[in-house]
Amino acid sequence: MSNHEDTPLFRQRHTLAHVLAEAVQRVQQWDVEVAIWPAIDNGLYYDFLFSEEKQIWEDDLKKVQDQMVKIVKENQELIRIDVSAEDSDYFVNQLMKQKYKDEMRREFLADGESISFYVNTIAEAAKDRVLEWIDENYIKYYGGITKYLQEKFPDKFAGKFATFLDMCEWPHVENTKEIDPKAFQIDKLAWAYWRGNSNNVMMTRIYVWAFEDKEHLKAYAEEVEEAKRRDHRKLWKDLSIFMSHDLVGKGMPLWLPNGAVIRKQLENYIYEKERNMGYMHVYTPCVGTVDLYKTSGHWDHYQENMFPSMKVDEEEFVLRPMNCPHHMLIYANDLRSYRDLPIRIWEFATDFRYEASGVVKWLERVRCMCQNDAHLFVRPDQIWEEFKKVVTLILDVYKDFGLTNYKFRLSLRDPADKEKYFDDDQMWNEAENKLREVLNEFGCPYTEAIWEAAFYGPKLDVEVKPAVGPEVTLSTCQLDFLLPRRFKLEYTDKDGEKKTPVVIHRAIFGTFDRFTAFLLEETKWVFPFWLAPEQVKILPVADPFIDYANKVCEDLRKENIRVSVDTSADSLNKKIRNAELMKVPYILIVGEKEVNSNGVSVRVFKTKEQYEQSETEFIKAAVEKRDTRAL
Ligand code: TSB
Ligand code: ZN
Repeated sequence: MSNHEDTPLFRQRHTLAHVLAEAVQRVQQWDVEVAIWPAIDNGLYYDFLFSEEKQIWEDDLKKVQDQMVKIVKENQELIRIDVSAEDSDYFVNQLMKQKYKDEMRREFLADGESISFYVNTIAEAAKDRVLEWIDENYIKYYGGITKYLQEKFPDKFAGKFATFLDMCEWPHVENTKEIDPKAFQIDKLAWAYWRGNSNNVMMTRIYVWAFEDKEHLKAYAEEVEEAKRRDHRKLWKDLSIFMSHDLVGKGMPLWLPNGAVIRKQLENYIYEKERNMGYMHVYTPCVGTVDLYKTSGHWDHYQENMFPSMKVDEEEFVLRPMNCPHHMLIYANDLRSYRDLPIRIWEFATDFRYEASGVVKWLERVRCMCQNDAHLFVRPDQIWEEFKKVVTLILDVYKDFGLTNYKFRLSLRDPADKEKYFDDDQMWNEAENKLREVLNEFGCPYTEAIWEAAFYGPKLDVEVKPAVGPEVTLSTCQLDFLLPRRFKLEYTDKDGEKKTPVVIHRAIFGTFDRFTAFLLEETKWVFPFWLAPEQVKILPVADPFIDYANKVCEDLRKENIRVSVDTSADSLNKKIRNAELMKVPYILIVGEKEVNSNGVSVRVFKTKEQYEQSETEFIKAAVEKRDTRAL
């Protein structure tokens, strides 16, 4: 069994796993198959295999929860017994009749571990009262187990009735009265393959949150609720950012007008930055022939992530998963001299990847995505400087968006995996060492991850944590000594000799899709002014003021501010509420006073401030705010 920390909370959580299984046996299926039962960060889970007619569903969880509370309040005593290998066989196969436990038992023994059991017990005298209403098969089953235990260990079990038996060596509480019955709560049902292997049977996993006390549980539940609120999957719908449709396909987002505004702003922003760094923008098709990807090595090393190929006339195409090969060909289109380098070829490029249907997640993990991609072709002596420029750009961009929750990760290959990674130890060692050196010089704290490298080289990734689900990579900067060789890229060096450039692959946003998903969550959709789909909403207090509202609207539009007038028959309060629901940064209210003074009454969504301004002052401030991309 794996390592664990022996803390009171761990003991409570782990004991609750036993309590959960006992409750399930009492109220759902007494002979359910039981499998693994670890304590985890927020509580515990237990995997069960129910018979078809007894399968548990969401609706059944309430009665399991109630039974767990009841069990905890029964002040059950937990008794540990250590047994010989031979006896453990009898326990698991004759008494418990649990075949998954037996599989584990055999492995523990093969690893030279000893076997112990924990028994949940109540006073034998109280049995009839405590187990009133409980399935008689359950009572008979534990009656048999009790009899055996009393004979074999009379000292330990005299006057006790066993209500649950599990093979276990982890620490437990001595008595369930050490557990606060208000400090745990069944979270959800999930599905899990036995041993995580999809060739095995699928089991039902029940997750339980468990904490020291009621307050900790409540705080945790609130945290989860808050995370759900931030989750872009809910917000996109309310705020019409994007949609998907079965007829288009899974993982194929359609960007709606509001989302499209955001994306366009992101494009403009990064376009300006990268153009100023000397990047050369190109457009290339989002397909290539299979031969292109055979040349690059993607066909051999990345095929499982690609859509299958299709034949058109004599050509066989794939939807491209990456843009590097196209950019390599653009590099090769000209004779290059050492003076020309670095050459930075750059594109907002649409890619397609075959992501397993189970992991596709709205805008965050899609099958059709758009990278802000660039490939930097450099001389060996330029790697460091160019790489540092990319890291600086990454840091700049995160600062511009006010993002602080991210981590650098150095992604390395697993040297043992000869299949995934291009096989050239010297190339890998050199590249990995170079990357480390640069990072250390830069003073960026980072972690290292074996196996996360691209097949063509090691990389620096920026990892972020979405509201729901595991961490994902946003920015990436990758070193590549391989693809330039495969494409036979060259430049003429000072000494007149032909040399091979090194390539740095980099995407700052990663993809517009994933970056937008993350931004939606991080900002709770209260975007900075420059990014907001609608920046200003003008509300005439009554119909006679619509003309003035339209005039202000026109004046703002001349300055390219995204603005509209609410001319509906709704009350002013309703209009304000509607604009606030859409999180419009500025609401301008106009009535008689504003008409007479050529002014506007401003309501700021973010700060809830309200003030009066002349129209010109407001326009000037808004334009400045937009142009400086203030947060
Ligand atoms: C940077 N060839 C390089 C490129 O030159 C490349 O494709 N790298 S990548 O595979 O790491 O992808 C770049 C970025 O795309 C990732 O860092 C990640 O932010 C984003 N990305 C990857 N897969 C998905 C996906 N399924 N959905 C949304 N974004 C994704
Ligand atoms: Zn690339």
